[in-house]
Amino acid sequence: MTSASFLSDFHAVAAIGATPNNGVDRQAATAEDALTRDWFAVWVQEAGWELRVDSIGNMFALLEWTPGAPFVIIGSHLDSQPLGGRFDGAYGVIAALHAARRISADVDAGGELPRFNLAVVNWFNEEGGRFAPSIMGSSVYAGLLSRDQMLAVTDLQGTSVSEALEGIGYLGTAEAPAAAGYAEIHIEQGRILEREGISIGVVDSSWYTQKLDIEVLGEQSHTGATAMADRHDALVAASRIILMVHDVTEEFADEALVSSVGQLTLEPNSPIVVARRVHLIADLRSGDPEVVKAARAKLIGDIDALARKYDIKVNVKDFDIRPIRRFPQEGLELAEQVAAGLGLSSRRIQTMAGHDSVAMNTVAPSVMLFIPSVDGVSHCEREFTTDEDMVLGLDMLTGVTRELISGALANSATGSSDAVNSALPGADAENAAALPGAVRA
Ligand code: HGY
Ligand code: MN
Ligand code: MN
Repeated sequence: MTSASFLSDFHAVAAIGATPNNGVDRQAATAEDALTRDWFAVWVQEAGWELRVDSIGNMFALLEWTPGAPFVIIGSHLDSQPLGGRFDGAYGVIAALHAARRISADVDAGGELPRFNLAVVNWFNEEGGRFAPSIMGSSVYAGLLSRDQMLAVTDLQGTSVSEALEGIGYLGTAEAPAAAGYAEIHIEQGRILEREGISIGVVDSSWYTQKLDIEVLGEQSHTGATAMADRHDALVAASRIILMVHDVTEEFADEALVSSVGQLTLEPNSPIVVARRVHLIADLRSGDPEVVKAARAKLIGDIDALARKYDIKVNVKDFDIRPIRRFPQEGLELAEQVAAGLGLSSRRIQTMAGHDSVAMNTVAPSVMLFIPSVDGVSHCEREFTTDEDMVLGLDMLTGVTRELISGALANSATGSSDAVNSALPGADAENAAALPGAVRA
């Protein structure tokens, strides 16, 4: 199977939902997402493989050589961020299709019958831009999130996941294949591989991450007629909180903590009305869980002082808390051997971004691979990776997949997770932080 056909497919999919500056906008269960899903379905049918769509919209292409044997699953996600990059996720799905096709051709040509079957997956809503949390479809598959709760999640317009999937014809009923192993290849979304001139990143662990759901409640009033002393301006308070979320990184070593508020909703959002309510989502991540917890504690203390000073109410809820997850040692060594066999340079690397492999690593021995990102940018239209690096990555994924379906990790444990200390001081994943200046959610 030629790399030219892979590149032709990749660039064809990059045209679906394309944006003016070389990005894509294919948010989960939108019409554009549906078009890439249709593309995937047609490709799989033309390959003669069985297509399954499960009840959270995950799509699986099945190559079943041994009826009843479990599947090694390979793939990633076709959904994107708003005005996102054309490589994030899509590269991993299309590379997986072509890796599977290469392996299928070998088996058809009389090659050794693999011990495990093979499935290619397009996970639903990895990105979490429209429906939070991210990594949704694979986390439901792995039993980390409740299917029913996720189907009820709504976007900012009030549309639920199930309504949106139903609307694009991808709310399936099929049973997802049982996983004997998992492999995913993805752009690094950072600068390390590019800086060091290395072709393949072998991901050994994922960062500790959590989100904060912050609701700031002021009082609506007239921007012209209300005395300043009488205002309870939710947007002023929220603006200060946004800067707190950024500035708290300065309490720690350079780059030890990353944080931003990426989503803000404002009510009533009128130029003549002092804001009554602002809803913010903050994202906190670190390679050291104690750094995130210390940053969170400082933020909650500072927000409480702000709430008192401006006589406003603030609800703070922890959610989407992800512990550090480590990929199995045997999988790291396997990937390094495959890279060496292909003459590719490789290095172990942590992932700061979440991935479907982080969820899958809890239920099946998983291998996560990176290829370089130019300038390390992602989740933006400027995201870029060269054709050459993508093709090398495809060779790498094919080699790792061959080993996995032959049973290379059959006796390997799944990944390990550092305990999530759910006894976060002052709050837990369900309830609002007990902020004296706040109301409980
Ligand atoms: O959550 C993440 O880090 C991923 O990019 N969706
Ligand atoms: Mn991704
Ligand atoms: Mn992403």
